[in-house]
Amino acid sequence: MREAREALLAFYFSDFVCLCGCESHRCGREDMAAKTVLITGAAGQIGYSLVPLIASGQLFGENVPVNLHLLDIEQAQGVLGGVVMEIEDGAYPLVRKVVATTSMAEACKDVDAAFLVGGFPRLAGMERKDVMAKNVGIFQSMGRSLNEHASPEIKVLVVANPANTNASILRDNAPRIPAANITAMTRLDHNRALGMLAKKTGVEGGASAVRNVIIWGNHSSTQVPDADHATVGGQPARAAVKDDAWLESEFVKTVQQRGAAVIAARKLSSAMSAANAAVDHMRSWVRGTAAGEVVSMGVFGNGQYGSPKDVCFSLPCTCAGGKWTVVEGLSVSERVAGLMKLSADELIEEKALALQCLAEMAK
Ligand code: NAX
Repeated sequence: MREAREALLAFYFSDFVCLCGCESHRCGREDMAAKTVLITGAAGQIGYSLVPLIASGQLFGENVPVNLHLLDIEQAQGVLGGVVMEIEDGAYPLVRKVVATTSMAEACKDVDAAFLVGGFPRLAGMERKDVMAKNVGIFQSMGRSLNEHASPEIKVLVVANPANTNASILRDNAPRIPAANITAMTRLDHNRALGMLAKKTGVEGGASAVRNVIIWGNHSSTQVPDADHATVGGQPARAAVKDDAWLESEFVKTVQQRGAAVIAARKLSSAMSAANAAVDHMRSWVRGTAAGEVVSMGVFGNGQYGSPKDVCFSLPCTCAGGKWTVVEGLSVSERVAGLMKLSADELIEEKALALQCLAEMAK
């Protein structure tokens, strides 16, 4: 007992300086190995909202230092420089190193978590196929680069659209990275559905009292928002909402069209909520979902719920120990199954179009 007290006193009066970078004696924060996070499209509007969330510890935790790898294209180098200045000016205690680059190879090195946000927007007059060609080309290169330069342990979240198909192309071009480590984002749609149920019911606690909505399928207007397994304030959503017709039509349509509604209002696409959802997705994956919590993730499953193999399909998942698992055995109504089939067919068609674009580009 006396020895233990003496050891404790010796520790307190030693010259120990906290290693977390705060330069104080014991700030209380434990020093942990820094995690390296890649953000592509870091000069864009989602990148701009994502950086402060990660820099302030909302992904790995407030005692985990981070290195930020920010990738963008040459035309955006000036803007990216401004983002770096703002990171410096933020004096974030957790930020150890910032690499702002236009080199995919440099950006991919030693990355633990990658947010692939960089993509080509649909400009006036562009056909769907033209946008697809631009973006799958980016994800072909990104896949090859990650394959060559990143650790196979990396966790990848594809945000840039068409997110699910970009993830499929990335997977095809990164054979060293397990398919389980490549995901696409439908968490924004998931969060939108939580928010909508909270608003409709006026539940105390807001969105935090709503759980277990499911987004099935593609991150597109064919996605299937499903509240059949959701709870609001602990009771089934159907009982809390008391309006089945709303749940089966307006709820579904509003979630599907929410991105367009934000563009109409803001004249810009969702950025704050998209960045928040991206961190939610990665945090659930890295640090685990809460007991009883189900989240929606675009994943390469093994045909669960009739999802096609080899396309990235949004499914209900739980996460633990850095791995996601599809929640199996949930009942699916005929209505939802019919809509899921449409979304699955769209994904198959999208992937075929993407492969056709890549074949034409290779000529
Ligand atoms: P911005 O146009 O503001 O930013 C995109 C950035 O990507 C730009 O800085 C651009 O220079 C960069 N970029 C282009 N080609 C690149 C390349 N080859 N390598 C690296 N960077 C490159 O778009 P933002 O609003 O940030 O949206 C980014 C992407 O997210 C878009 O594809 C968008 O459609 C998609 N979204 C996906 C969502 C989802 O839920 N999965 C929701 C939000 C968002 O709409």
